[in-house]
Amino acid sequence: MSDHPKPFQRLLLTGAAGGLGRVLRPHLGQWAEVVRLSDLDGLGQAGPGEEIVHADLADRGAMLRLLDGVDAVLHFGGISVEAGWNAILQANIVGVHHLYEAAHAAGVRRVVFASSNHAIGFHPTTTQLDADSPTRPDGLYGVSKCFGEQLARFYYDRFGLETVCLRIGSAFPQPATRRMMVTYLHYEDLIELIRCSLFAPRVGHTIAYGMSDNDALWWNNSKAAHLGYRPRHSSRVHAHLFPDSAAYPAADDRASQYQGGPFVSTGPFYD
Ligand code: NAI
Ligand code: 15L
Repeated sequence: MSDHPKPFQRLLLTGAAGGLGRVLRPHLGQWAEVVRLSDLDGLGQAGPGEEIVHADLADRGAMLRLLDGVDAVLHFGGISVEAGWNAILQANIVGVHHLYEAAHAAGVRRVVFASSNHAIGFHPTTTQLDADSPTRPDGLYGVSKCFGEQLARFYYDRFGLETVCLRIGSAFPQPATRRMMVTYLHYEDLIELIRCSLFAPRVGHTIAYGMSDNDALWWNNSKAAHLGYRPRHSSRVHAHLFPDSAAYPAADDRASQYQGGPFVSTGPFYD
């Protein structure tokens, strides 16, 4: 056993079977004695220092059990794109409420909440935003992320439970569209942003934009400077994928007029 205990006793990752959950999983053991991984299913075998607990965010009892013994949370579980209202309601609204209720009951110190750029997606691409800009969700999914951010605000003001809300842009292996040249977040920068969010001395309720050091800027992270996040990557190394950059945003393409891109004309869906 090491003489130097790790900073957290038990770190919970929700959404551990998802795209970003699978990216994050191998990096978490450095920060916690025990990493608790949760999703609906599909997590394979627990590795050294890992615990697997399947839970539905919408199941209050399961969430109270899931949070027991946890001191920090990376909340990446839930519906991650525009989807049917009931699915969003259960996972992202009822579910995030269960998460905070259970986190408070368990004495969790800090939550890192995977919010989304779709909380502000109906701002035009000509506008630069910071943490205090008004939310302008571009769909029911974006509305659910606004709810999560506000619930986090309430739990900080009322109970002192700290949260960093990461308005993640586009965290994928590389930008898939011209829009993602602006919203791109390299996986290593995501991990660094999470490290900063977990270990900055005081975060209160912080809103940070999850982006790499890209050339075009819609978002200004100066109000999250206390996190100390310094991205090391940029979408510019992928510029050759989109040579006709003068054509963006295109005047005749509604999706390119708004920061949320195609989400501004997707849905709403009713399941
Ligand atoms: P994903 O869809 O691949 O993973 C989400 C995971 O949540 C899935 O494994 C799913 O099974 C789980 N989940 C869904 N409903 C659940 C429920 N009721 N109970 C328990 N687990 C449930 O999404 P991805 O890309 O990994 O994103 C992770 C988080 O980051 C999401 O909250 C998403 O909104 C957010 N985000 C991701 C971005 C990206 O570029 N990948 C951009 C902005 C936000
Ligand atoms: C998101 O919020 C989604 O989770 C992700 O799948 C991407 O669509 C991303 O936003 C984006 O805006 O590129």
